[in-house]
Amino acid sequence: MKLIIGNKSYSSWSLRPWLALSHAGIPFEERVIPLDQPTTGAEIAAVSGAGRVPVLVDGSLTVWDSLAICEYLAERFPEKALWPRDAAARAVARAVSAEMHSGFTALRSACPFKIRETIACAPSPEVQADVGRITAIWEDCRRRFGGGGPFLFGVFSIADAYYAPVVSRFRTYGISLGGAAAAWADAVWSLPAYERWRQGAAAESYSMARYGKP
Ligand SMILES: N[C@@H](CCC(=O)N[C@@H](CS)C(=O)NCC(=O)O)C(=O)O
Repeated sequence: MKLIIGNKSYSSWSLRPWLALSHAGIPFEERVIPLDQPTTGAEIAAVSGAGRVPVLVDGSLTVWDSLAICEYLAERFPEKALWPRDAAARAVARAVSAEMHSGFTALRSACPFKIRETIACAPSPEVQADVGRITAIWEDCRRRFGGGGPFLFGVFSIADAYYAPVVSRFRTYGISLGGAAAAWADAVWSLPAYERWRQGAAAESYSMARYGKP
């Protein structure tokens, strides 16, 4: 099984399935396609007509889009319980992951994922609204479903992987958290697999021109 990702410094969508695979201890080969390079488009097009990473290749099967990849992994490795086992918790985990996948455009465009950096920022009202909704989701999941551990649904699930890049964004842009949201963010940031991703990002030498030089 091979996961094709963008560079770890910038590719928040790649982090999600990478973290799910890595935290679950599922063996996989990793291939990094550096983003924003003259050859990036052709390299991604050679593996996926969608023209985006991440892409998962499992034998003759290619799966693209981070959420579809995570769903495939959950089906392929049921013993890893990548979604919560309880049906109600699983439904909410899917809903909050889908909300992340399709929403929070103000936060995503104003505060791009730059895991190696810290940047002063004055969040706009739209970004503040996204931050408010995201922290409400974290607090609600922790309160209703988090009894069995430190993660959104107790034990680690795809929902945690889905919001993991937001933890980095909040740290990069100095958006502070309190209470249950801060405790959950610390638990995710402290995951050994997330630490390995950060080490990989720190070892990268290239930078994306459109984001400026780190
Ligand atoms: N909805 C897609 C979004 C994937 C996406 O936008 N990936 C970015 C990198 S994080 C990409 O491939 N960009 C292509 C490029 O920069 O050339 C998913 O969930 O996988």
